[in-house]
Amino acid sequence: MAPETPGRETQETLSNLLHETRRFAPPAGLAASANVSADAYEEASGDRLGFWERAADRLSWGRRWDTTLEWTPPFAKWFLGGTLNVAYNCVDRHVEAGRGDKVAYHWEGEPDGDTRTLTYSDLLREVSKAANALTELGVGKGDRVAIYMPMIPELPIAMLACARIGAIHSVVFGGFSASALSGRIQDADAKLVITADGGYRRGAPSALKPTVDEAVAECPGIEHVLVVRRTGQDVQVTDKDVWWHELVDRQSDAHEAPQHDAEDPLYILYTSGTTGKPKGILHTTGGYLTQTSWTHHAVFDLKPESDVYWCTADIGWVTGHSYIVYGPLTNGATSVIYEGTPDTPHKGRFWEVVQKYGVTILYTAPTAIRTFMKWGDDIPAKFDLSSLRVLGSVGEPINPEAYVWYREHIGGERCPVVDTWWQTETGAIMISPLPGVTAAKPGAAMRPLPGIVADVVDDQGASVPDGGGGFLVVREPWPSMLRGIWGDEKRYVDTYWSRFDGMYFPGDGAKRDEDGDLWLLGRVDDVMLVSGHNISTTEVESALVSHPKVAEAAVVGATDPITGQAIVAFVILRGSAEESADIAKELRDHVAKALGPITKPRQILVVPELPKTRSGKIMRRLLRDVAENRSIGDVTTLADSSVMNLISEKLPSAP
Ligand code: 6R9
Repeated sequence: MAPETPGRETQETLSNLLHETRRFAPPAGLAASANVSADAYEEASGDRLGFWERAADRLSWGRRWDTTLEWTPPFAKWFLGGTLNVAYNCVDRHVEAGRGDKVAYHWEGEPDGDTRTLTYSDLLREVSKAANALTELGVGKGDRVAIYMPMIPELPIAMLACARIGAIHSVVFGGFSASALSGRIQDADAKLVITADGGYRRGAPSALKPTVDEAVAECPGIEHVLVVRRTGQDVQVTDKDVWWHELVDRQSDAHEAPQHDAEDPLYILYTSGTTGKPKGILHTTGGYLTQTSWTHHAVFDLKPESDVYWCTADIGWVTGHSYIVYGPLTNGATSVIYEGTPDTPHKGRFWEVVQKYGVTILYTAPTAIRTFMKWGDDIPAKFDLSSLRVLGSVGEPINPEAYVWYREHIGGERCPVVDTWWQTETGAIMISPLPGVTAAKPGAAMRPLPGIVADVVDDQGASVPDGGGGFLVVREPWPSMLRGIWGDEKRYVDTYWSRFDGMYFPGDGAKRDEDGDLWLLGRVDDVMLVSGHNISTTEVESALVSHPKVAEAAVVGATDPITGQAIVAFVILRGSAEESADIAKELRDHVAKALGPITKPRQILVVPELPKTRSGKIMRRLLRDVAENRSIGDVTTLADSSVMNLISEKLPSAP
């Protein structure tokens, strides 16, 4: 999600407003037995490449590498000369080590009672059959395969089958339109699409196949469409279609995993593309698997023998790639995959799943946490959540109040919360607390992980002192970094490596507090400039969410004749709060008190919903259109495009 053009030039760096003093030390028991201790920071700072070599040694290599890092800025190659097979690392080696009966995935379909359990041995058989099927369809090493599927076991199986034979998968989120799908198929020049008739969402079958048919009509390069029967909906069968149950089920379940080079491509994943053409982010094999595996082991303290891990993301996003498929499987984890929505058939579904499987580690997004806050504390209180021991957050800055709510109402005040900052482009977690080490602050991602060199710089690229704010950068290459944008080398250099000399610029604002800890402040494109001060939307939103009546808030800067930009806030009230005439004043005063008078919103609008992307990020660009009384821009990446009508209806007729 990095900006097309680097963020607006700023006269000064970000104002540093929020003063959060709460701290949560790691529980003593967890600290004593944690996978990673504070020594890791020292180990990595003394010998960064040696640290990543030891992380790579957690994997099984066919041939060990010769060169750990070849760095020709901004192009990195890791573990050159090494060979490995990703699927072997995720599946076969656990079976060979006698852990074949261990559950890899507890799959929970959305319809009640619709479940499947896959052990590592089951997964090995299924992936081998699928790999043989792909070969029969003429798919070989380096070919691109588009995957457009619901959250069913065949989705990770299809990804692993591609990885096994060296085909490059491009997973397209199952909620995207036919034109989004065909654009991605064409950009990657894929020859096969793997899909399903449909999946279950919100209590009903939701068709996928008609969208694929429409997309494939525009894609002459597609030779076959491999279709899983999930819902049993009627599908129109075309001459390119092959049923999964007919082709895959009759294959041999023996398949020898070939070795691939460490720098062979593993997958392409298109970023959400809020502006312009989506970017095909390219990840490769050895470095990506090294960092996803190590971070999953370190940040979640995963104990494969005893933990039940659940990441609630969709596999169609990078979080699902790295932390439902590749990271957890390399570590031999037992994971939960849930197909549907959190409110089906009731608003306690997530907590029912945690209780049912005894989930110990939960990884979800701030948008979900704020929704649960809005639904009310009494819902999770009805379930036994005592199995949980580590909680994670990803996708947006987590507001301190949401963090504290998550810790208290889900984590029973005993579970550390790890706020993990990273991107599609970084491939794996970069900045995060370690649950057995860090005394975390609510709302802070805290420190770069061992082996990662990140910094906050001013607009000249100079490191800001403690207490300062500015732009987040990464100063040294990391194993799971993107290797480029598919088919567009120049765009890779322009987007990420041009703003600051020799540094990777992810497009996010950040501050470093007096203790040297990092706080992410949102996309620099969203920063507001009020009377000459750069103010982060995240901080004002967090101040609003800290008011007991507010569940969610989105803040934008709207052109103002006096102050340049003025702050306009859109808020959703908590379930129990009544909308009263003086709520706007109450909230404006609350923000002024929390952050200072300059941050007092000019206008506060109570709305029923906020516009979000399909991965749950607030689209402030559309709210800026509303606040500036413009016609609303492109809404095609919105999860629910009717939301903008709901918001417009709440507007005072002509501001
Ligand atoms: C993993 C993922 C990346 C953008 C990123 C940033 C935001 C993600 C965050 C966070 C603050 C966190 N972001 N995690 N901001 N704190 N813990 O979400 O990838 O979809 O590519 O989005 O998301 O703005 O630049 P992706």
